[in-house]
Amino acid sequence: MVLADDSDAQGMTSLPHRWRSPVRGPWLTSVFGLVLLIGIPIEFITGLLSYAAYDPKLGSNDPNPSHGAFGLYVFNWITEPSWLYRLIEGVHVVLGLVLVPVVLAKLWSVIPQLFAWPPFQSLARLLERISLMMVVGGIVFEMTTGILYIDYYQKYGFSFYTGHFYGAWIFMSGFTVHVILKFPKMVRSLKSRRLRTELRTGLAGTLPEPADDVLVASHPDPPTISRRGVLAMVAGSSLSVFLLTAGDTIGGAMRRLDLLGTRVGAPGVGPNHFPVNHTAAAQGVGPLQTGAAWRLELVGSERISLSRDELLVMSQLTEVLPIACTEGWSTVQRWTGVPLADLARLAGAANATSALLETLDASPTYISGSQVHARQSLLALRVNGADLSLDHGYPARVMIPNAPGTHNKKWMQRITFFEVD
Ligand SMILES: Nc1nc2c(c(=O)[nH]1)N[C@H]1C(S)=C(S)[C@@H](COP(=O)(O)O)O[C@H]1N2
Ligand SMILES: [Mo]
Repeated sequence: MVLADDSDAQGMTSLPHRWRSPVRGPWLTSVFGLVLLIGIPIEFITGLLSYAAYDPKLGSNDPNPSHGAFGLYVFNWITEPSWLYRLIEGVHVVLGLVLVPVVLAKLWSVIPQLFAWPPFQSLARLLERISLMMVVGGIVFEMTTGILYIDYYQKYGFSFYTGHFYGAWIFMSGFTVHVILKFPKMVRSLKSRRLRTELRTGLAGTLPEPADDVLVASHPDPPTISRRGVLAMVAGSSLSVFLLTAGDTIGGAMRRLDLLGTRVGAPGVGPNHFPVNHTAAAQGVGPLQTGAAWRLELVGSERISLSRDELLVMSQLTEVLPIACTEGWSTVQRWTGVPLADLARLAGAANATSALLETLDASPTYISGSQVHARQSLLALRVNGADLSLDHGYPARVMIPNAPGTHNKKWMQRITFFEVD
């Protein structure tokens, strides 16, 4: 058998006998490309905002010391509306998961391109190949680290925060070059066929796209799936991922569908029946430290300590606030306790510019002055009308509006207020 000349318009050869799917082609690739062109910038922006929400300028909150040239955060993270971080992180994690089938389909659709030979013939092609490596390596890295993170597997030899952050910048550099280089072809390809016609074409009518492109098989096999079948499979996979994970953050009845979600269980009962990430037992916190001898220490220009009963007779504030974990799950509850600003004033630090929260399980964090003074910030003693359960932070837990869940510290021990500029 004589193989036809497999050169494409760009003068490249792919391995002609290997890639035989008759549905692979620039139109199909461009459909996936368009979805990613919309989805990936949303991932990047929500991701950066999520890092900004840690207020990297504060103490040890930022695991990427000063972010180098990427420390672009010029604003203090805002405290209103209280639901914004929950939305940002929910979108980031759920959309990221929903895009996984699309990314896999896109990678499948361009396999001939990835193995094209010779790898480059000009400077422009070399640039394209390098950007392609950054895009493919970057997306696989971002997806893998993200999924491992929300599933608590962190046994790789680097910090998730550092890796996912710089990985995103490398990926986005390649992505930008890739989009600039491929955008005209994407538009041309999308115009070459009509989506509506494709959705009406079954297996029998499925013919390859014109053979003048490296993605199109030069020796196609007969079709075993139509283009609409491929699109339905990918869309169906994404929809399934959405349905099986989004309940983690949307809550309500959807939480029951949340089979792939990570926070299915809610160990508490009654008013304390909502998800627990780190249980008291897991964190080594027990009645010994949280019993009658417990006191909250406040440090400012003065140093005072308060029992839970003393906190309970102070003026109380009730706010409906979410816990929104970086891992994407969230839960909204009604919290009652003492405004943080009142505690700052009590400690002689009415103009606190930041505060250090220290806990019984030694997981300190810094919060900003605006978070100390925010209208809804409180040291919660009760939730939904009942005392906090031990798992939810008894005797006292800090709740801060619009902050990553990790800042809502449980089992509080000490708050140190700083008054420096
Ligand atoms: N003291 C203390 N507070 C904590 C944590 C913790 O491990 N210790 N976990 C944090 C994290 S990561 C989140 S998302 C929220 C909600 O977690 P929870 O469900 O364990 O309360 O609490 C935060 N507060
Ligand atoms: Mo978290």
